[in-house]
Amino acid sequence: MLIKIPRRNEPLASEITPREIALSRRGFLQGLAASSLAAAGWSAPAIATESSTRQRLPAQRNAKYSATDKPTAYADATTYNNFYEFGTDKGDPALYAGSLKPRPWTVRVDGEVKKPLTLDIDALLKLAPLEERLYRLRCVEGWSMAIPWIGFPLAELIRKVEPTGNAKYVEFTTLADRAQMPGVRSRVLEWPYTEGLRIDEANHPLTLLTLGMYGQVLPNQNGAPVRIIVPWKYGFKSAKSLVRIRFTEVQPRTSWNLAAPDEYGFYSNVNPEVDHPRWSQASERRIGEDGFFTKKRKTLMFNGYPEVASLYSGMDLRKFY
Ligand SMILES: Nc1nc2c(c(=O)[nH]1)N[C@H]1C(S)=C(S)[C@@H](COP(=O)(O)O)O[C@H]1N2
Ligand SMILES: [Mo]
Repeated sequence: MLIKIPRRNEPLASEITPREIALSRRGFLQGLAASSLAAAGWSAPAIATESSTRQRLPAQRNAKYSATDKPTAYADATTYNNFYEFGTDKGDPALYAGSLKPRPWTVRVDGEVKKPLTLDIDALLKLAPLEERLYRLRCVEGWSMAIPWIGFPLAELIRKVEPTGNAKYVEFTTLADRAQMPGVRSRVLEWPYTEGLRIDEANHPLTLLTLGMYGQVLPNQNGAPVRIIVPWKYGFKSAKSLVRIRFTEVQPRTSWNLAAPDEYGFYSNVNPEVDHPRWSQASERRIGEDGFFTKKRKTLMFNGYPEVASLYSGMDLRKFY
């Protein structure tokens, strides 16, 4: 076993703030907690379950739609992120999303609807009762988390705008502002980040318009102030920091599909039987369980939400990946 001698500039445990704990997941503080402090007989600092500064967001737990998985630690869920508008490294969003201004903020809801709407965040928060739902979210890269999200079914909003008979799909557009988002200068993706669902998928009771997590408003790095969560699809379908929801007759173009059409299809349902062209999708690493001896988990069809299967009856899920 390697015993690390503490360096002079390493902080004492008593000097480590919750923010530093949150930022420490991959950084040296974690190494410090695991090695030098442990070697000195100190226990690792408690993992923060929420930030002490963020605004609380009361919500009723919905047990019917909540997984029984152990929730991922808040510190992990807020420091291991994909949010390319703030950089492509997993730690970038936690480091750089502080420049995002989640208020004031409006979301435009339009397209093939009878009653287009522009809603600010306070109007969104009042649109329907807020629920807490523990959902699994699996990234196409092969890792997953279980997060207590707060929001309400997107169907509630869809009902209010009264889609026309031509509304077959829903397009989600997210903020692309160079002044607030350093990653938008890079050409990794076409900005703004867009995603889409078929209207029956958007109306499915699992599809959550999400305003918070862990009892609080969304941290910037997780898509403040409002995002979508589609738990049976790969994580990239769950677009962050939404500014527009548009109803369309034709299937919307999506950023990941434009970037690599063979790798990221429009449907992108979690499916252990359809491999990504460059890796298997049969198993996954649950963030927080990734010790050296920890076995990977088997990936479940539709990420363990079999109730959505009827949306795809008769469809060849290898063709419509
Ligand atoms: N606007 C935007 N939304 C996004 C992304 C992004 O880069 N930009 N990344 C997606 C991907 S790949 C994943 S896995 C999830 C991650 O969500 P989380 O960081 O809250 O866990 O957000 C998705 N939503
Ligand atoms: Mo992802």
